[in-house]
Amino acid sequence: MTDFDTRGVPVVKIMMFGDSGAGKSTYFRAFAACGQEVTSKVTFRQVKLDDELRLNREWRAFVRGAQAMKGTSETPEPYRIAVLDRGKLVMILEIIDFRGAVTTLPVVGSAPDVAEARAHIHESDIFLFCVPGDDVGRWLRNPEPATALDDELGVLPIRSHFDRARAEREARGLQPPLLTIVITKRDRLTAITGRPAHEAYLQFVEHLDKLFPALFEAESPWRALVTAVRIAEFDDDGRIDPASVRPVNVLAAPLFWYHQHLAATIARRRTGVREKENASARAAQEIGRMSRNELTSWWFGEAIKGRTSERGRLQAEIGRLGRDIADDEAAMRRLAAELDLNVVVHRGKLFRLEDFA
Ligand SMILES: Nc1nc2c(ncn2[C@@H]2O[C@H](COP(=O)(O)OP(=O)(O)OP(=O)(O)O)[C@@H](O)[C@H]2O)c(=O)[nH]1
Ligand SMILES: [Mg+2]
Repeated sequence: MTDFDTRGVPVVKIMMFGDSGAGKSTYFRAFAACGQEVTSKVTFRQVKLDDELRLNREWRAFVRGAQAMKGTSETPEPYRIAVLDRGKLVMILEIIDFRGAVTTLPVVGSAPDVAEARAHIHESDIFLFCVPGDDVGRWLRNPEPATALDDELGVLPIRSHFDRARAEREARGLQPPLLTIVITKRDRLTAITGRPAHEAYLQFVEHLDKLFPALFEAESPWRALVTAVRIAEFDDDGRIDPASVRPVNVLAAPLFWYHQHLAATIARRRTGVREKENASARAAQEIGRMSRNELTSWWFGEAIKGRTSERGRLQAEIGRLGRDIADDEAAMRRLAAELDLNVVVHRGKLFRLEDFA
């Protein structure tokens, strides 16, 4: 087998937002490279073998300095990434690496990727906002709310897209998209603020309500993860020091997506358990009614047998669902322990992931 068999595996669509030069393509490639390494029980592999071989070659060339990361063209590249938990394929991440302009600007004209980007945004389960450390650092000097006149970090386009996507998904009975904010160019955060990156990052989180006030409303339907990505040391030309490449936090966002997928799966299975328990209780009641005395139990003999075997089947399914739920909960706990330093915003409150779970 060369490509992964993805039949029946749930697909999650992701849209990357962020100005041209924000570091989207670099971040995606770092994720593709780091995701293959087994740092945890969870790995990320390209569904298509050829994509994996090509991305690996590009990443090697980039890290070795043979090839600069250039702006993405008008022909966007779609990727499908298999998420494997202890070797088992659990979900597919579908992501298209668009050029920044189609995500943040009102693009006029008929470039081939404009309509495609809009369609992809509408269908996206996850909004991945890449905001460069330089811009974050400058904004932190005077962290003011984003307004139409002053939106240095480019959050207004994302909010506009989000509101529309949310309304459309609501009509289809779907949750709002999950927002993931990634501070790319973490090294620039230090360079601009003169402070350790983690301090600047925490300051950004503290002021996040100025950029995404809707996140902090008590009944907010938004859910978000905030993380800062350290890929490596970069020089002023955006070239990497090969010795400095580390997957620190590069995988936080995709691991969080898997974490959220597990949470949704558990919720669905719990509903299934409740339904089956009710059905089983109803069957038990009927059996009781039908076997009230010898005459009725003789009369209803076949029906009682049918109901009894139905109950047995339901109980077995409940047992199986319970074991699946326990497995998923264990996987969630493992992830929470790995994602310790990242912050989740839910219903207007900040959480560390392990508390959130
Ligand atoms: N200092 C520093 N530079 C980075 C980092 N990540 C990416 N860069 C550089 O930033 C430049 C732009 O990166 P890209 O990944 O092409 O940006 P993009 O968001 O895909 O841009 P478009 O495709 O034009 O939308 C490249 O020269 C990268 O080498 C980082 O973490 N630190
Ligand atoms: Mg790009």
